Amino acid sequence: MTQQQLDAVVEKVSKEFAALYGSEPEGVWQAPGRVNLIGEHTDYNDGFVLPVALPQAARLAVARRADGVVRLHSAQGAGGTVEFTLDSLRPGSVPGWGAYLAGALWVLREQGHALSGLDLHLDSDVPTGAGLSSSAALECALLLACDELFGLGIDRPTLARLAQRSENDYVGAPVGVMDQTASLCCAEGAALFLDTRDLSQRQVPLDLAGAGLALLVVDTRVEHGHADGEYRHRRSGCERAARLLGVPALRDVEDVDAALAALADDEEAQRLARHVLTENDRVREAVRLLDAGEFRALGPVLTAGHASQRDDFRISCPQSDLVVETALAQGALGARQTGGGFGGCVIVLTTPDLAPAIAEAVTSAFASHAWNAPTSFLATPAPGARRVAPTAE
Ligand code: GAF
Repeated sequence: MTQQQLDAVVEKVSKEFAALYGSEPEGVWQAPGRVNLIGEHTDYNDGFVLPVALPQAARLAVARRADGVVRLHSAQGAGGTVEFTLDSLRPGSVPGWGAYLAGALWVLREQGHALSGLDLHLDSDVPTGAGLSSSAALECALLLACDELFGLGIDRPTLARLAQRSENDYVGAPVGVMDQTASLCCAEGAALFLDTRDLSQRQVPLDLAGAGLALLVVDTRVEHGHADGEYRHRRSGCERAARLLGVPALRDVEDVDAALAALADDEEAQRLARHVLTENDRVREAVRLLDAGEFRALGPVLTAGHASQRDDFRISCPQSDLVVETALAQGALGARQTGGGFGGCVIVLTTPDLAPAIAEAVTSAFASHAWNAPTSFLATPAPGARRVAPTAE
């Protein structure tokens, strides 16, 4: 997004705020969605991930109030304004999209931070239900805004942990910490190599255009959910595998072959562990390749990651598999479903000239199954969460 486009979006959300609430916002904060290059379902196993922030972001115009009332409005929501008091917040007390914002306020109060009421107006262009972290973007935009407005002085990794906690305990979705950390800590032009155990991290330069490559994101339009049983089931299965192996988390396995042999009598635990353990290796390999400038060699690592989530972790779906197969048949370097699974988006590493043909081939393959038409866009690594108005001159 150019500065001019961003200015236009900020002006729109600020004007809408003023029309809704009768005064100017104190500021506008934005937090991006993300795609994960590799490292899926490793975060709740204390493992490694490699996400990239998207230009698509949640933008939140915010003003403090003198009382304890919170008013929420969304440019995308069909309903009107949601209103509640800070004192009324209990896990689950606000339903729908507002839960992610209410949860962020709830968790800050749980931590003992003094807040006042707020007026909030949201405008997000992160597609929802597409596995691009639209919900983490909401949590992170508001946590960053509160951190600045109330002078809380919380560092970004800690804000990410708080966002995760609000999603776990307020919304009730047992997610890991990748999406929130990606939204808060990613940098423009880089992928974030993150150790989810201690949130130590490094920006890995990702100049795709400079390498003559492009990252195509294909939305299968198969909606996924995190609060549902499948995600929870995978998470508890991994925890069970770790218990059987006598380690705190699958991350702590040192001898992969010995661990898999030890799980030979438990087919499910063995499959889940194999995915997580090999996926951690794929993240490290991907980082090594990017550091060495061997961008094209990343392709087969992505495709191997897809096979692992399809065959071992069993979180793919026919639509995601078809995108991967079609993209590879068209000459893509690699492809894999990204995010929580069961649909959402597939990332395709390719050259810019092949991207339109791949998108077209996927569209006709979907049409032949009479599936919803997929959508697609090219991803460029964007900055993490920040205040976009007013900005320092
Ligand atoms: C979802 C979750 F929110 C993340 O924490 C992560 O587990 C991901 O699925 C799978 O890698 O996006």
